[in-house]
Amino acid sequence: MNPENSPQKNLVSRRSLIIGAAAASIAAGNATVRAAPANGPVIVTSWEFGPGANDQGWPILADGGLAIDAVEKAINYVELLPDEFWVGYGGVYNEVGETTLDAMMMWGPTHDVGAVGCLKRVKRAVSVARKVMEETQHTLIVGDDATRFAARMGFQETSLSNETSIKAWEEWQAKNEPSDAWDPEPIGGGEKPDGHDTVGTMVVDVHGNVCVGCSTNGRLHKIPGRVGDSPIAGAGAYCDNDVGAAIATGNGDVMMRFLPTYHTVELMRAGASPEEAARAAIDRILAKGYHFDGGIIALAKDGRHGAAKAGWADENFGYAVRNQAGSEYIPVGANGT
Ligand code: SD4
Repeated sequence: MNPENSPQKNLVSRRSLIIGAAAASIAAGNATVRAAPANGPVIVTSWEFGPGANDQGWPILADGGLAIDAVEKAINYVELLPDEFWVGYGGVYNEVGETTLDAMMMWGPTHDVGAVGCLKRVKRAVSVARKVMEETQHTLIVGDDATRFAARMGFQETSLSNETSIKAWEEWQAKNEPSDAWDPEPIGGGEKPDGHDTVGTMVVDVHGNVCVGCSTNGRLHKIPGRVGDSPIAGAGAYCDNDVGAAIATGNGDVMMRFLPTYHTVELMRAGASPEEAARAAIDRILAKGYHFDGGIIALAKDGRHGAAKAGWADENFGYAVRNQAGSEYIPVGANGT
């Protein structure tokens, strides 16, 4: 349907009103749990593109803007990077050569979530996730129907392949190897699947709103229709406006079985530091015998942050932080931050 003719076009979004009302009540000083953070706003983004992403979101926060806008802007920047293989278009392809995207956004003040899984032919997956959150009562829309939803919201349909992804797919196909997605479960050993660099961004804005988002093209050679951890609240990302936020990156097929970002935020609620909470969430997965690469990054509402990882001895896993004190990239070692 042409979005110009869509029934949504002339409706005022109820969800936008909720977000607007939250912002207005904050501006009026009505919020209790949304007290302004003592050290000003903060934005945290995973991996080495994190500093560039934070630079996109920071001006919004420095200007007194909302966390949700900063999260979207930071993640869009990574989604549209032409050479980033593991997020957005032009990278990871599935068994049949198609790139599909998973993304979510969670808004702390209303605990609302919007997400898309296995989104096809639309580039800015996190912005489509935001539309699911703001324009509908739904939480997750998947597959070709997510593409149809995006078109109704005015997004352009386009190929998610580029020269790099097509060449990589052709080379892999020529080898005639099965995808490692058919291998036995990675318990007690086994090869680790390729996958890293999911973008996750967490923000506390000057009004005390917490927001988190993430976006990925998932796992190389995935079976068509596979949806990973990123669009599942509590798995790929989670936040609670009273506590803070957490994001996950790594083998989502394993990690999503443990809801590690929910676990991390709940441990922070109980008094753990961000690093301790992230470590405990990773250790819970390792304790079941899983052999995986993965990381959790956590941000407390007061601006403290930390992370932990399993595996990734050869990857420069880390995260970027930007606040009033400046910008920093924090590498995550085997023992955390
Ligand atoms: C997935 N968790 O779809 C994602 C991949 C990832 O860093 O995070 N890579 O499994």
